[in-house]
Amino acid sequence: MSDNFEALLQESRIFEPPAEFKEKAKVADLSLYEWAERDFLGFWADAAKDIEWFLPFEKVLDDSDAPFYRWYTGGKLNVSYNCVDRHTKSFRRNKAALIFEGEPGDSKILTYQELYREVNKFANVLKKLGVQKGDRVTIYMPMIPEAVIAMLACTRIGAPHSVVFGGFSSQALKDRIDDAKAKLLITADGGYRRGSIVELKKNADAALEGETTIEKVVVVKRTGQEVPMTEGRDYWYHELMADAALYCEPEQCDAEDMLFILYSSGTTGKPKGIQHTTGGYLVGVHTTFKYIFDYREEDIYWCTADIGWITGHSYIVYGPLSNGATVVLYEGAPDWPQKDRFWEIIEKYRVNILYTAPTAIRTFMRWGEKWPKGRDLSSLRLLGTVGEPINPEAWIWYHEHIGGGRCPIVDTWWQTETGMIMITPLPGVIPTKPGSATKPFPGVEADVVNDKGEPVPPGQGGYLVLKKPWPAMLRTLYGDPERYKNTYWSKFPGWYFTGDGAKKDEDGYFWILGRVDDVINVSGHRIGTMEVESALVEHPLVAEAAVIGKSHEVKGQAIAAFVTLKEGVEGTPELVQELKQFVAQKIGALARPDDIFFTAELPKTRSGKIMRRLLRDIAEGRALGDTTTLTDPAVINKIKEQYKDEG
Ligand code: 6R9
Repeated sequence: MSDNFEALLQESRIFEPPAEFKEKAKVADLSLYEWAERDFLGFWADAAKDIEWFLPFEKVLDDSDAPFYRWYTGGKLNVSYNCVDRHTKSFRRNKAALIFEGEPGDSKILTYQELYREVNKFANVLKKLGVQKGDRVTIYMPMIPEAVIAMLACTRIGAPHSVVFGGFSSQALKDRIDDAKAKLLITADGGYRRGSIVELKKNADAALEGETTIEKVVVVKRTGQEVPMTEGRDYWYHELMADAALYCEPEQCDAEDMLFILYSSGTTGKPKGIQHTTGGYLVGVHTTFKYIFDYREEDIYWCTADIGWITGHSYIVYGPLSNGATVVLYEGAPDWPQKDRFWEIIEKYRVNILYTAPTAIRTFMRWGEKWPKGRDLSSLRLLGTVGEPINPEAWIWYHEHIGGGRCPIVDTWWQTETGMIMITPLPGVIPTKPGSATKPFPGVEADVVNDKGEPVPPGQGGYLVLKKPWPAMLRTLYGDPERYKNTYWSKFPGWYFTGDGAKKDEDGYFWILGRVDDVINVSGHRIGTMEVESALVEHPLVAEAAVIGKSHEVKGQAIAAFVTLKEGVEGTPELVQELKQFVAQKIGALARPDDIFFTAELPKTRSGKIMRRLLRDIAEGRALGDTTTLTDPAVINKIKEQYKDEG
């Protein structure tokens, strides 16, 4: 392995927690880590004290039927009670719970008292429409307060929700409704996205054609455009709410009652219904939110994810609200009406904590620093990223141009399955290294192992596993316990297999290399796609890159790169050579791509992940797999055509 390769992976820059930040930080020494290490169950038992239980739990962890772990058994609680009711009993009742910013520029603030009222009323509406404890409710909504109200109302009556991202097609919605056998659907006439209307109701109608388990549909009026309403099936939200009773007794749920199902993005065939339960999930997201975002009572917090993803569930809704935080909810696109919309929102509300994705950061880099420069971002004190490995270049840009050099960055590794953040710095105590998610959260045990389950030496790649259960872990795959066991617990019996590759460095820091199926093996050398991508995007003319392994007779696999260039740059054969050379220089000759293709866009899932599987299929001339999670399927055809021209 060349020195350059190591240099890229083991970024030498280290950022200590800024003194000013550390001074006021919730966690400023390692005692929390030491405690959790010493007394794992005691640590998690104590974390549960922040939650109000109707009935205390008897046992912290029941592992008698592993891998079907059970947490806080015997305990009874209600999630909406913890996220709303209890805050109405303190000064927080007059505090903003949600600050909503609509894409067209409308805005609205709901205090905890107001949110409480709406959640109670809507819970009564659901009951009146026949929803009972245990019935599944599908939510297909734009990013508006009613989406949060709907989720909380479901938890109030113990009806598991299944939120389907508003950008999904009607077919994807139908598949998810069918799999969950949902009884009721909550949607809106439409939502705003980049100046146009996303026709949610129209998609919902298409999804309900033919046979369906859905009996009733509740429609929120958001855009006001004409939509057909089916008599006896469809109801307007505002009409139902007009005469709903004001109080709904919260259901006393068992800690292990199902809280929600969330279908994971289709990076492999059929979507998986990840199932989470009540007590452990709430303890997990509450605790991680509090410590990782160093949350303070007066903070204004903004997570730019969509509630259709786990990040939205855990760190827009349940984690922040159970802590009584003030949460910004933004409906639309980052470039509407201009490319500084995010920075305008931060300036307008004086946001203190921003949590976003590397793909967004790279997009902002591409747009140029003049956009954030034109706005006052001085309120920010902490930044976070999630969803994919962040290349050091993007990390540094985020740190400098958004964080003004003063904000720690928490690079948080986790999954839909883990429910809560698992590997992350605690910003007041763990020095950060650009590109590393640093250390497991207290009470989390992670490791990097080889095929046989043996720990690998520092600097060497292996499989990322979790060696101990954790409260917010998935409990099963909805309706498919066998698949749950096979997918996560069979490769390394007793440990959870993440599907990710990683390395640890000499300091025990974790460097996530991406999904294991994204690791390329060239002549026996293991190269993470992310490493090559990271090198490519360091080139001044490159905006974004996706790298795949393509079958190769001699080497096993060869590297192919799909590259988008910065605005106005032309892709020439000379540039292809230059980029190959650039990568070889950055990482070593073993990482030199065999092919580089320029493309206007990369195929991405709606959560912003590059669909490398599709690129591999194109590069190897195979028929394409499932594309239902793709943002813009036309991108694929464009790339295919280009590939034919050049390949
Ligand atoms: C929360 C979320 C999970 C997969 C995960 C990994 C990748 C997420 C990351 C990261 C490197 C990070 N991932 N966070 N990779 N660094 N900080 O994104 O859940 O949509 O289920 O995706 O995303 O590959 O396995 P989900």
